[in-house]
Amino acid sequence: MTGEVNYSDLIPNNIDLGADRRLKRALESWHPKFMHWWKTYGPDEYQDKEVYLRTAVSVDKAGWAQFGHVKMPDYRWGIFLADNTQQDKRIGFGDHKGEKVWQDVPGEFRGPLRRLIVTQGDTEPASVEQQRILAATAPSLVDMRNLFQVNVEEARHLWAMVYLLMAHFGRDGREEAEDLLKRRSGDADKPRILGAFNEATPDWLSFFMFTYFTDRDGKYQLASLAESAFDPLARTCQFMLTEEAHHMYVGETGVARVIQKACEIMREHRTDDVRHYGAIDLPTLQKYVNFHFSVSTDLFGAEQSTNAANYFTQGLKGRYQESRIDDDHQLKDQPYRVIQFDAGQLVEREVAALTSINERLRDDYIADCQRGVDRWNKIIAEAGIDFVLTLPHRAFHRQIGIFSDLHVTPSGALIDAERWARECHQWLPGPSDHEYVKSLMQQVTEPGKFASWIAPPRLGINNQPLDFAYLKLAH
Ligand code: BYC
Ligand code: FE
Ligand code: FE
Repeated sequence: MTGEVNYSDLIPNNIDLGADRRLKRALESWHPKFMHWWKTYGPDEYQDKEVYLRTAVSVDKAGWAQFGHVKMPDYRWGIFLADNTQQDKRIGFGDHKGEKVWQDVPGEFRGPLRRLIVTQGDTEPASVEQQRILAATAPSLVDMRNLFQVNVEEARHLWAMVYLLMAHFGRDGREEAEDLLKRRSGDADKPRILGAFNEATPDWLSFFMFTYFTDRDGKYQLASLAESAFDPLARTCQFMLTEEAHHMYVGETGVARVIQKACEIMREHRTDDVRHYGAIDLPTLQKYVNFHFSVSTDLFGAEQSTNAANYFTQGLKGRYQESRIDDDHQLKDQPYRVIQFDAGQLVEREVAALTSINERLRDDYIADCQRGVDRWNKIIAEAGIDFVLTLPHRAFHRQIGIFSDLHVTPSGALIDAERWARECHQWLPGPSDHEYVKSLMQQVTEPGKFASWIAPPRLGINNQPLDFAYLKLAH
């Protein structure tokens, strides 16, 4: 396989879809349902406009150079697997370590694999639903374009999981594929599976925080699934990771631009009251960091998890960069240090590494989150401003795992429910913060112009100038 994508089919692909008539038929019959979902729950209003989007034409690096104006419903959603470069690829961890990777699903692992794929797949359309109304308040054309780029790629991630379900899980897979279009973010009766994907993304600060913190969970989960012994899943996720980098870039640079604007105003006017000048103050940014970080750390599951241990032992889901870890890759009796709640205190304990797989991935994730926060703090420090953004303690504001029954401050102090209720809006955005941020959200569509609360990016997309027509808004 060369990685070349066949674009002559209804469904672009590099899997020789034409040779598998059953699969092709199943996907083609899902296609109109997907399009209906996309038009009903995807980006509001702008579907008939031409957007400067990037489309994958092959799965190697050069294949990413394809940019052009397309209407979103004409985006070529397709099925791409990373190249099968490794001959004689072997399983890297768990009980089956050293055996050949699987091209088909072993019967005994059908249930857990299906569940992992469905959970992954569910997040993709959920995020599109969460971001549906944001274009109406886009701070610039280039930001609106970035939103739509993220949206079409998340929809393609849905295709990626639907392909796996239909190719490998028969009738059950087809049913799951239908259900992926039926659950709805935030719906009381048919919610999306994971917590963060039922939260609202009401404004652009939330969007940037989401793409920084929540898409980063995507990076870590996909990287773990890219280790899977089930090779089609591994190669699918490997390719998805190349798209994920852009989503996190949108988030990191988005937040950086908000910080930069606040710092410029603080310096120029010698004031902390940047709200007076229509920007977002750093304490409010900190609250948004606290919220999105805590909701996203929940996505790693419980600290001690037999689910995760089983996935690992069975070879279904590995650790981040499994092959670079220096151990037996089976975790027969290895320790791992975790924070636990014991006798009224948060304490570090050594526990079994095997049941701590989720926590280990969360640790990798937190370290990665911190690196971007450090870069944000550099902008603040370079402006000569005395303020440091921090990640809250991992026990802060949790809904999943051992900390979910506790009330913990961002610095890690245990407090009682009463104090939490009284003071939590010092740490999390409250109604007045949301209201203020919302009041700033006014659409700017003149090419090269930006809303008051955000600095322009340093670069345009694909070397285009900032005042390029990233969207053609006229009919
Ligand atoms: N919300 O034993 P545990 C992305 C449930 S993001 C609600 O720890 P496990 C993207 C759990 O299901 C990446 N429920 O579970 C980003 C279990 O339920 P049961 C998404 C939760 O399985 C931005 C119970 O609690 N991909 O791609 O070890 C935009 C006990 O938990 C939550 C994946 O997640 C929660 N947060 O770990 C677009 C990869 N957490 O069995 C896209 C696939 C846990 O008691 N999923 N529960 O009914 C997994 O690997 C695992 O399902 C999890 C959970 C890591 C999520
Ligand atoms: Fe995704
Ligand atoms: Fe993403």
